[in-house]
Amino acid sequence: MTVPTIPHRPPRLAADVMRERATDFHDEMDRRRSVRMFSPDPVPRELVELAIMTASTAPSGAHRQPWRFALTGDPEIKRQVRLAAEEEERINYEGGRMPAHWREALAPLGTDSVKEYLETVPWLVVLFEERHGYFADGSLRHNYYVKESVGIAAGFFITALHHMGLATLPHTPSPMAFLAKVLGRPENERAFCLFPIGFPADDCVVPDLARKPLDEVMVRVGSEAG
Ligand code: IYR
Repeated sequence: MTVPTIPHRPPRLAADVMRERATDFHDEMDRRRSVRMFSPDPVPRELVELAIMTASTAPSGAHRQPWRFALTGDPEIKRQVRLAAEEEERINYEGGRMPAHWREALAPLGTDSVKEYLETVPWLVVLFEERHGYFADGSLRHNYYVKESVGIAAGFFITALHHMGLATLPHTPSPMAFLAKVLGRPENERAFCLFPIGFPADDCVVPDLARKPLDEVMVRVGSEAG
């Protein structure tokens, strides 16, 4: 059984228009930074919901859309998430769960187990992978390429937030099993990433990082197209 098809004929843009749009978009994305110093200023829930809708336009294996965005602004839940995240991160940073090479890789970024921002921000979103769904009779419905699909949705989400002027941090206080518990999610969902969302603090600073140039992230293979 196939779904009906519909015409898809987006207008072809002129090359110079494409170049200008691509350059503008690159420059906009290049201004995005992961933020760890947030303002407590409120953000309308509708804006975060719009970013979730944009994320949910991501392609997915067999169009299963195997993601669930759990959104909370509840101070008590944010506190529980912070406390549980800090507990895991203390074991990572101070309890030896992160090997020395990992701690050394993070040292220039100055991260540690204190995650105050998880309480400062107006919103937390936890992106869950839906590892499988269910048919109406309760039997298991498979999902496909779940990690790839949810990873792409996460990218769309970060992009959507940035585009509207909000900041976030893809945060993985591993192991993240506590997130399903704190947020009351079912056993077929597994936390993929935690996103604190808000405006950067007035005194926000970020590491002065450079991005790899094109020739370090791209290889040209074979001859030019004819
Ligand atoms: N989850 C920890 C550690 C951490 C790991 C990587 I890889 C980073 O790029 C940054 C942090 C934390 O959030 O501190």
